Formats: sequence, structure tokens, C-alpha cells
Amino acid sequence: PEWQYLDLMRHIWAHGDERMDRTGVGTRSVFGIMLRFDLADDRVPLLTTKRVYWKAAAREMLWFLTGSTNIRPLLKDGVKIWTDWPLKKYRQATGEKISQDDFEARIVDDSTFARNWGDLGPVYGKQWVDWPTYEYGPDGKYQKGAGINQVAQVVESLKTSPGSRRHIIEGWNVAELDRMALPPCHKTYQFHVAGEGGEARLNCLLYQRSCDVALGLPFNLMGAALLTRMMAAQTDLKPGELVWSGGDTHLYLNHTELVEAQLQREPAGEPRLALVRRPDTIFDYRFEDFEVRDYEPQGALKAPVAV
Ligand code: THF
Repeated sequence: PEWQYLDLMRHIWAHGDERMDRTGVGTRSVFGIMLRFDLADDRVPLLTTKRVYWKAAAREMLWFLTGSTNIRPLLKDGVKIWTDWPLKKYRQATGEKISQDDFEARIVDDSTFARNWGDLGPVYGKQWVDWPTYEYGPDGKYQKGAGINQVAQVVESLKTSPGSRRHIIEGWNVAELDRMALPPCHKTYQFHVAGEGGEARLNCLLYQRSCDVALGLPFNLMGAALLTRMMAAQTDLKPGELVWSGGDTHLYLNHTELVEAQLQREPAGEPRLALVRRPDTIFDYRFEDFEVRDYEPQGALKAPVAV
């Protein structure tokens, strides 16, 4: 299965359309890609051709499920993958030449600073568990209604109408895009139940509008696999297939070294993901509930993130 990833990387590098992108770094890009991974028997699409910091992907997924959009809880857990965006904003607004380490330390130490500068706007977590609604109040005025917890609704709909074709978690809230630090990349997750009875399997299709294949995709695959596994456990379904689909699927031009090194390598081994506890709801998972086994990746490959 990992060959799909390496083949995609090779294909983009050789045949991708070269263009300037929003970040000013430049990419090679292809449009419209699908990858498939079987999640049965605890299999997990964790790359072995480089070390993937899966713990960060797991903590990020748990953070989405809390509904938080502030980087403070992530930083408290040592996860720095979202710092670049608030840091850039802070530097631009204040002109201060603060280092990333100092900025992160301030977010952790100072809750007021974190409230003012650590928020990403209404990104994934907010839309997933508290999608805003509007309604006419008793006075006839249009006002804010109760938020919608899409994740809870999908858990419920999978239990009550498994055959439904509407098990969807959507991040693309058109009305709020301009307040997000970054509009969602992995924007739509659709779940699907195949088979019946004790053999029923839970599939997930993730549609990602834009994908940084070298840095983002390994995280996004791990995150989607975790979400699917938690969903399956909570709905008493077997893990089925993870189908990943990408819109603008690209490699950044400053990832040359990583790409060339990774394409020299061959996948080895079959990592497994065990969920060692089944909490009462999907919102009660803890990091310690996830165990990755048989993961013996080749060395880490570092590359800069385009902001
Ligand atoms: N923007 C860009 N340009 N790439 C992305 O992958 C990306 N994301 C999220 C939002 N915008 C993005 C942020 N997620 C890393 C991984 C995931 C990220 C951001 C950064 C990263 O730097 N990974 C490195 C180091 C990990 C570490 O040790 O902390 C890696 O080697 O994997 C995709 O959703």
C-alpha cells in the first residue's frame, strides 16, 4: 500500500505542472488523485520510508475532537505543527522579531497571550463539533442558535441508519472561511457501512482540496485512519477501507532533497494500530488509548513547511 504513496510522489515530481502557489514557494502539482488503504487487522497507513511523527497526528486528531481552535493545548503536548500561522500573524502585527521557541513558550505560560494570539479562527475543531446555526428567536429576531456536533451526529447515524449515504463531517463552512487562519485542506470525511451483521465494515472517504504530499499527507492519512478506527469502535463496526482523494496534490519545490531521498527507499514492515480502550464516547479518547506496533521506519527526512 505504501507504494501508492511513493508512486504518487514519483509521478508528481516527474510530470507535475510547475506553478507558483499562494505561499510563494512554488509547487509541482497534479489534480484529482485517489489512494486506498485497507484498515482491517489493525493495519494503518503509516509510512515506513521515513519516520512519521504519528504521535503529533494523533494528538492533533484528539484536539480537533475537543473543538479547540487554539494552539495552546497542542503546544502543552509538545505538538508544534500549527505554530507557523499564529507566529506569522503575530510578527506581522507587532513587528517583533520573536523566535518560534519564545513565541511557543509565551503561548504556554500566558493564557491571555494565548487567547489573543494562539487562535486559528473557526477551523476544523469548531466546525466539526460546533458548526454555527442561526434561527429566529421568540422576539422574531434572527440570532445565533445551538451549534451542531457533526461528529456526534455521524456516530448516531451510523448506529441508527448504517445504510445512509449522508454520514458526512464537513469543514468547509463557506460563511466563515475568511476568519480561518487557513481554510480546511482535509475538508470532507464521508463514512460508509459495507456488509452486514457482525461482518459490517466502516469505510471512510476523505476528500482533501489541497495536499502537501511530502509533509502533510503522511499526517493526514494517519489522522483519517485514527478517526475511522475510533468511529468503528464506537459504532461496533469492523475497520474497512480508507479512501483518500486529493484535489490539488503537490510537492513543494523546496522539498527536492526529501523527495529524492525518499524515492531511493523501499517500504519495509507492516505497522499496526491498536485501540486499547473503548471509552463511552468518541470524545473521551486519550492519547494513551492508541498503540502503534511493529513500526520500524527508516530515518526521518526533514523539510521546511510552506506557510
Ligand atoms: N500547510 C502546508 N504547507 N503543509 C502542510 O502539511 C499543512 N498541513 C497543516 C496545515 N497547513 C499545511 C499543518 N500540518 C508538519 C506536519 C503537519 C502540518 C504542518 C507541519 C511538519 O512540519 N511535519 C514535519 C515535522 C514534524 C515534527 O517533527 O514536528 C515532518 O517531518 O513530518 C497539513 O494538514
